[in-house]
Amino acid sequence: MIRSAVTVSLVEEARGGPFVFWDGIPAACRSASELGYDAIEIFAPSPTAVDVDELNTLLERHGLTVAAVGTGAGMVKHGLSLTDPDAAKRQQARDFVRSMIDFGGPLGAPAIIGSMQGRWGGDLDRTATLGLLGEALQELGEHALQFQVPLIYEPLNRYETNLINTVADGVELLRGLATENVKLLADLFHMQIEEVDLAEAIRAGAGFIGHVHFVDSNRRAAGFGHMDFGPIAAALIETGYDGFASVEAFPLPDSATAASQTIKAFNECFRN
Ligand code: LER
Ligand code: MN
Repeated sequence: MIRSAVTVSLVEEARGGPFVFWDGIPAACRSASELGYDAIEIFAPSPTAVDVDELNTLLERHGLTVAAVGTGAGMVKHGLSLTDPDAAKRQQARDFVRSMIDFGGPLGAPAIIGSMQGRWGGDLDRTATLGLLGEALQELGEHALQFQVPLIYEPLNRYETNLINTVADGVELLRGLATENVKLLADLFHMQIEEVDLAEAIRAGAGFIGHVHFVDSNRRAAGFGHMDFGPIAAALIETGYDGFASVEAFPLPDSATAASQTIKAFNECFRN
């Protein structure tokens, strides 16, 4: 069954970004649970920014789980990328992601590689850069296995990376890995910029999609843009997707409205 999740950012440097809640994990858990969400997705500056015992108490009290943990703070705060031309920086990036896997894993939450994939240019061409990305995904995907969670890799739109922009190219990248423990994140915002047909892209990516960022065309809450959610939801259901539809959206007009609007849209898509 597809479950709902809502994002909470603890990263000040990411203010203005597409995350719903910004006022700490306790407040996010309270609101998420009141609205009937199944989970929260955490965007944290580092693994040590969250007190895990306190988090577990909150999750239990509110009947929530953690859907995923973002790793983008490695880029936003520390300028790290898994495809940096400098080998020492690449190693730091892998260490950061590994530490986020070690944080999320015991909670049953996969880590997401989004902006940490970087981009190609300078001394490294696209093929060489994709090689570096593949090596990192391979190692980190295998590392996540011990927690029985996948590693989630997110194709981004062309303005955020020049490596992989579509689900199909993501599938090709994953097919080239020895591990099967890396899955794709289908972020509907990136997809509506890059895909010819979102529902078709989801059908073609069946079995490879491990997480969904559920958001409208303008990166606002579902229903506040012009996305046609009917065929997208049908494609997810018909292909047997059973992960999270997680709201990664701007808190517009405010966090509470974005969260309540999305759960309404989620229920229309997946609970009818
Ligand atoms: C970035 O645009 C995004 O979609 C995030 O999920 C990646 O960190
Ligand atoms: Mn996303």
